[in-house]
Amino acid sequence: MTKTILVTGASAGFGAAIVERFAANGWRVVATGRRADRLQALVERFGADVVHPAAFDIRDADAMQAALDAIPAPFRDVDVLVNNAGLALGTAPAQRADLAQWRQMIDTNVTALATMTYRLLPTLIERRGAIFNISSIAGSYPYPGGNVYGATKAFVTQFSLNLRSDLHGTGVRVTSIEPGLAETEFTLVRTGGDQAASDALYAGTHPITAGDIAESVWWIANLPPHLNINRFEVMPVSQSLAGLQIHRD
Ligand code: NDP
Ligand code: 8X3
Repeated sequence: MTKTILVTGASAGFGAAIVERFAANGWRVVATGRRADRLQALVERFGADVVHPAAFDIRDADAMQAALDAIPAPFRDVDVLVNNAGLALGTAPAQRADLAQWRQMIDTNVTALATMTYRLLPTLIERRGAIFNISSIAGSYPYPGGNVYGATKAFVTQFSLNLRSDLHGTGVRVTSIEPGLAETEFTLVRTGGDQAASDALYAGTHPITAGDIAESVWWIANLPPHLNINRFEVMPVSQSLAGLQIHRD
């Protein structure tokens, strides 16, 4: 039987690659994001019977509900939810950060993710489905300028682990995906559109690709149903942890 996956943030990066991986392999996909033209391109590529586009700002809880209500019948039985939509804004230390950017990260990465999960839980339980929450290594390892972004991802990881506890016995699987350095539009967004800064960050690093993350989600989603990957932390070989910092007067 054809399965259905709902991917938030499907208009770019990890989300678009996850759509491609699943749509090309026989799944129906509900693809969400703000940029309707990007979602429409996925429809044109895979067909309207394979991809249903739902364009809305995920921070708008009413728009989210309207989009969920408008999902056509063949796409309604969601087996897998990928909470991927998210962003980092800014790299300044907390004392020089922009409060509006902090609030946007919390609204998107935390509040919207929790709201989407809450609203799809009844279907996912009925379907004995799976939830993938796209967290980050930034949720486990602090770094200068990570402040609220890293904290939102710590929420995502802990929410995932707590969901597993609550969903005990339902058969629903939950995985926190925790990538490190990955080249997508992420740094372009974080720097307010600074392509040179984005290129400089990834230059010579052999970063994770969006396809790598799509492949990982595909692998985990297709594991035997008695197995749950709780946390999936992945970095490029070129990235590793550094030591603590010490200030001297
Ligand atoms: P991209 O910027 O390439 O993609 C982000 C996606 O999120 C876009 O599809 C964007 O769609 C969507 N999105 C952002 N804000 C909203 C909003 N308000 N409403 C609806 N959709 C929104 O970045 P990535 O693919 O890299 O990021 C995907 C996830 O992976 C994020 O949660 C990010 O934090 C996480 N991550 C990224 C890493 C990296 O190094 N790239 C590493 C670890 C985690 P649109 O703009 O069309 O609305
Ligand atoms: C993105 C990874 O290290 O840039 O979540 O914060 S990092």
